[in-house]
Amino acid sequence: MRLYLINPSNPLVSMVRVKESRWNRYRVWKPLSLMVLAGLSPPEWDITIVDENVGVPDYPAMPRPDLVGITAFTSQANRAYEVAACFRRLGVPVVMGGIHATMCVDEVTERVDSVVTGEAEGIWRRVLEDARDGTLQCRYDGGLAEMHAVRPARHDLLTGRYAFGAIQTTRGCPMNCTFCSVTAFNGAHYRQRSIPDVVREFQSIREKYVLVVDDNLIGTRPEHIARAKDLFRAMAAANLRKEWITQATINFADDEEVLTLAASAGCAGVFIGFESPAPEGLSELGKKFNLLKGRDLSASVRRIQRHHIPVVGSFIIGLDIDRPGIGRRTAEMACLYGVDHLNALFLTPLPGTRLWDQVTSEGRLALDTFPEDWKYYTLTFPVARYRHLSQNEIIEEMIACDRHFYATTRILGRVCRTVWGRRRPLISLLGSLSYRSNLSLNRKAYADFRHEFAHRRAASESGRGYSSSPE
Ligand code: B12
Ligand code: SF4
Repeated sequence: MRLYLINPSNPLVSMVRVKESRWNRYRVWKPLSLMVLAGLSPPEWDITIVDENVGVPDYPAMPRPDLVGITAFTSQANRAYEVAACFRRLGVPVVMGGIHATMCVDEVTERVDSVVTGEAEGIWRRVLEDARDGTLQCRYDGGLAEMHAVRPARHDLLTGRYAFGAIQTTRGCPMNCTFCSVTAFNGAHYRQRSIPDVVREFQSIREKYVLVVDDNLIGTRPEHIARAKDLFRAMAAANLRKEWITQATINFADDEEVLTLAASAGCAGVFIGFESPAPEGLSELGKKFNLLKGRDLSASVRRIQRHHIPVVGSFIIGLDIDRPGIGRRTAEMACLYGVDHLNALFLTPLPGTRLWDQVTSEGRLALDTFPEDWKYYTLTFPVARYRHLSQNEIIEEMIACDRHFYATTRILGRVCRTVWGRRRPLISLLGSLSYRSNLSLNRKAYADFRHEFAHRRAASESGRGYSSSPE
């Protein structure tokens, strides 16, 4: 039995041509979900994983599969439906799962043969049996998996073109921030895989660099943090010789032992959501955690960096409290905190989040021609109507933010500090230059976006076509 597992691309985000430049390997990340599904599949299935981010094959020219499985974030949904339609025309059944299928199940059901909601571990074998027997159902629900059921991903199936391997060690988050899908999808209970399983899986990854995809690798409660320490000890003892990056909340900085152990286990960078420069912004987003204990965020960042671990700070622009000037203010705050890189994103209501419920109930979605408009739900386009900022103003705020943080003098200042702090200055410089080259791509994308919506407005004013107007 032949199974294709497909990760659709979103050309608006990136179509990385790995063959053209080896550096592009650093801009493309493995679709771990498909490698996990492959790991759950019985050996009778001959599996090919297609990651469209590294190239789109000529599907009709490939050997005909017995089943196609598609994953998709919301931003990939549009392309997912094109791929599904292509295989359904060939008479091949298509099953779709992942975050978008779970949050927009009715939309997906109309476009594929079978939808799997939730995590796949408890249900995927049954889906494959039904597909083999010709009794595929239109709906399955995997719910939340027991962590002992999470099998090692098939790292052997996607090799060569990527700089980073990928692994997951925990699922779920109790924080339920308004804009984030994780609590809605993976639940509020923080679930951890067994440490020996994680270490064994790490050993099967060929790449030297690894993305640990956990949303918060160390968790928030004392027992989570104790487990994180045990994991780091086990990784160091196994002498994995890997360097890995991950995501964590700012409490990563609170415990010197966590930092020492993480560094000794190979931690080479951490992505932290600061979200807003204003305490009222953190309250609005439900991210009160960052406010706890009257935290000094600059001191927290410095403590992490003292362990030679660079910090990427993520911020969101477009909150109800955000007014003109927020772009520059965000960049100044990121400089003040001393983060090594800044990742600023537009506040984006994603289906299934508390923010989605709020924005849709207030009629504030600016881009609502679905499924076509999902491709703009990348957090890099202003898809809502923002309280105090028009579409043009918020784009200008984003440009001002990036321009301030990535000004040449500031990049050089940060690189000098990384030399002094022995935090991989070359990587810091290359990272900043890569962010900066993305900024010019972003400007082009904003211009196309504005052009598209000027066109839509004109069409809607003349009584044809689209109903939505982002201004
Ligand atoms: C790693 C990651 C990335 C990587 C992507 C790597 C990749 N190609 O997959 C990078 C950094 C590139 C990335 C980018 C983005 N991401 Co991201 N990312 C994640 C993260 C942290 C982990 C994903 C992961 O690997 N999980 C591990 C696997 C095993 O779990 P899983 O994907 O859920 O798969 C399970 C089930 O969903 C199911 N399943 C999945 N697919 C399928 C398919 C079938 C057929 C079946 C049966 C089952 C099934 O089975 C799996 C096993 O149980 C998640 C958060 C999270 N906890 O999921 C956010 C998350 C998926 N990202 C999110 C977002 C918003 C984005 C961006 C749009 C914006 C951004 N800048 O972050 C971009 C999108 C880029 C694009 N191409 O359009 C949101 C998506 C919400 C949504 N509704 O789409 C999430 C949930 C985070 C959040 N805060 O809400 N991301
Ligand atoms: S943003 Fe981070 S802390 Fe908030 S719910 Fe999502 S994963 Fe949890």
